[in-house]
Amino acid sequence: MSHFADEALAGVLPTLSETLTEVTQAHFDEFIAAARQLIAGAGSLQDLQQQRVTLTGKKSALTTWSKQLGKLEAEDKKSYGASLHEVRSAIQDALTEQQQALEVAALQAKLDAERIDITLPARGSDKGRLHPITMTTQRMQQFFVQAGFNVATGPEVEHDYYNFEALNIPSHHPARAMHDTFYFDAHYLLRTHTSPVQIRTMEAGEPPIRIICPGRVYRCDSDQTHSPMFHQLEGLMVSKSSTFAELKGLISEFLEAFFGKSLTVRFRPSFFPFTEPSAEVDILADNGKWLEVMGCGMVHPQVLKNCGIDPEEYTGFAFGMGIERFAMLYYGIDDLRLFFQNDVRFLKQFS
Ligand code: 2NM
Repeated sequence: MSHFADEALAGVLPTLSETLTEVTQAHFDEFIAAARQLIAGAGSLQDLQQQRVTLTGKKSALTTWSKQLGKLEAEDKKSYGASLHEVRSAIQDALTEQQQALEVAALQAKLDAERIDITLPARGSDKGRLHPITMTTQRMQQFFVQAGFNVATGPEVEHDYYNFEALNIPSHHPARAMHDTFYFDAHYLLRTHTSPVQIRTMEAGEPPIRIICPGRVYRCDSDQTHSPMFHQLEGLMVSKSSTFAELKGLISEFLEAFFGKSLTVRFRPSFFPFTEPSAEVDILADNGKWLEVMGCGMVHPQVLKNCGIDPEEYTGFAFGMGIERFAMLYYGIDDLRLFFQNDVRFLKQFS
């Protein structure tokens, strides 16, 4: 005869009579001690729930005994009632205590399993960086800004007046042909140089003017050494005393500052519709060959007139260069297309 729902527990708890009046206080104490031991041995919340049912459920000894209380004489009812109350609260306290202990242990186990090892070295972030064309533009600007030039910008979609007409480029000039220039319609086009910014600046302001114009320019041209979009930096100085000698000095100083060494620079006569006289600028490379790096000249009187500047009162000089060409020479890059492929393995190499 067993009072226990779980047969396995029958051996752990003392076997007591089902008849309440046959159970002594010593039996109750023994029962409490055994129940406490049992509860303390519960290894999981699931185990504990099983034991709660066994010790306090419908088929438990406690319930069996409690049902008999009502039939007892007043005296017995009082004393057995007190004893059963003591048993019940002892068991409930033990259950509560063990439940809390198991919950704390479960939380600790979860925290241990999910612990982040903050002593691990960080993976390091892959920071973005400036494009080599941007860095080259900044190096160029740095020289001219310290020499007193302002940086000017303007639209990339231009009117042919600013891109060609005002620059004294005749309508039959090959640069104006469809196969050299991207046209939107009869008059609007993608600027083929940044000179229209200089025209706009002269038109809008009064000398003295000292500006550089960096930016994107576009030409119908695509091969190993030409990209349909590339970058230029042009410069313009207009004053009452600007001379070719001053232009030569400025350009020579710029080239030496940019390349960071003393250079042999040559000004070779050339022709541009917007300057007179005009020159190409060459530098002597280590291998003894001349490298053409830029163009320059004194602003043509007709261009000054087009912009409302009196060529009898003012003179100006201008120069222009391709930024990709300077970046290739500076960093030792041999293929122009690398700048526009956005391959991070290439872009990562410049800082
Ligand atoms: C060059 C070479 C020589 C130039 C001239 C002008 C302006 F608007 F003032 F007439 N802007 N840029 C110029 C002169 C550009 O690039 C090779």
